[in-house]
Amino acid sequence: MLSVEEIRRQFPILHRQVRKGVPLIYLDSAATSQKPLQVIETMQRFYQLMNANIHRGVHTLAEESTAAYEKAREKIASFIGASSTKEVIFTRNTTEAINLVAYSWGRKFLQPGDVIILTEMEHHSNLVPWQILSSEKGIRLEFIPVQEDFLLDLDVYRRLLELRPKLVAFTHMSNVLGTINPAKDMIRLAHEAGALTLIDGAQSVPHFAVNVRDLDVDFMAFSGHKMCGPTGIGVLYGKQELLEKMPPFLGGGDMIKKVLLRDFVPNTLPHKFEAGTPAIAEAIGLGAAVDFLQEIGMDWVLAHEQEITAYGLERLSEIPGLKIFGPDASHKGGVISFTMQGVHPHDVAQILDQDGIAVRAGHHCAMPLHEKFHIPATTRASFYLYSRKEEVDLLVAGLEKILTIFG
Ligand code: 7TS
Repeated sequence: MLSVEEIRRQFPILHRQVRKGVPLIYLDSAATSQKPLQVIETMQRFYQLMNANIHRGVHTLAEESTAAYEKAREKIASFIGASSTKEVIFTRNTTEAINLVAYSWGRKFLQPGDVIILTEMEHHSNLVPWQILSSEKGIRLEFIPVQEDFLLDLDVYRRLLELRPKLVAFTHMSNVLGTINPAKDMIRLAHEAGALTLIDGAQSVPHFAVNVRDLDVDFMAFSGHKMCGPTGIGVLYGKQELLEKMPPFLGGGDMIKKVLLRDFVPNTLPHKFEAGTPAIAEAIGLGAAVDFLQEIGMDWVLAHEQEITAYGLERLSEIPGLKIFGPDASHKGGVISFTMQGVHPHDVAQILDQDGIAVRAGHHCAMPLHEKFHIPATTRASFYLYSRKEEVDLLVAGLEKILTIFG
């Protein structure tokens, strides 16, 4: 069993100082995680020894880089429990993965008047693509409300399913509230109503074991950069029989089998959805991140974050005038968003930064959710496998200092 200190040794950035020589306290992993040496060195080795374009050369480097790229796909397929590597499409990020489904599946299979169910706690990535589709094709969007306890109103969800929606798309874990939604039950109910399902796994896949076959989800999107991997690489998981029926999203090299002057034959899966030279080093880096997480074990990651989050909720609730937006620890991942009476969330973040504490302030790309609670912004601390209780204590000390400054 690894200790947090051993894990932290893998992350050089966590040992740097910021501002006037204070140690960095990184509490912004929901925005992007830090990267372990294993990932950084894998990418460096790729460029030093192997760099070549994939799927196009017969020379040694091209063969090696193609094999490494496809090996990364295998690792990811196994990490999420996909039945085949054909079901793992590399994208740039979660956002692009959701857009791929909206553009390809949505445009081909939806008709005016069809219903898509979303929730009030979605990140803009799982709202705007459907809004664009809605205005283009006359799709009706319905929303599962967020209750006072920051959980989804599943009674309303059941009623909405009577509209016979074509798709239910929701976040597995909210990036603001930390709410972990009951994905398996929600997916089963959607299927019973004849709908397909998409989960936004941007905040779940990095933090606990997610198995697409166990969930029986139809599509799942997630980003490499939130799970110890590099930026510029993400994944769309899709059931093979659905992906087979979907038209290509982007056209160009690699996604074709044959091109005539006026027509083309698309490539087989997964290449049909990977047009142009992909993020090769990044995909291989994400494969290394998956190795890293699997060596530690996702159960360990979850247990560690639950402990830190429960401790954080307890310590932050001691601060007068501080309001936490999110459910109790039993329904929550490692995200704590809050407001402080009389202090703007951005000021909180800016003052904490003076002490080296990195938190995020704003609407966290979930403006409708903030509007629902009649607040323009929150300050958010978020944790990962390298977070320590001492860092929560330093956050609390920083917030107490703010209280004294603002009276
Ligand atoms: N969905 C959720 C639930 C997210 O938290 C994010 C990013 C995305 C989608 C989009 O991911 P991307 O990699 O395509 O950008 N969330 C955040 C955040 O909370 N702070 O910065 C980015």
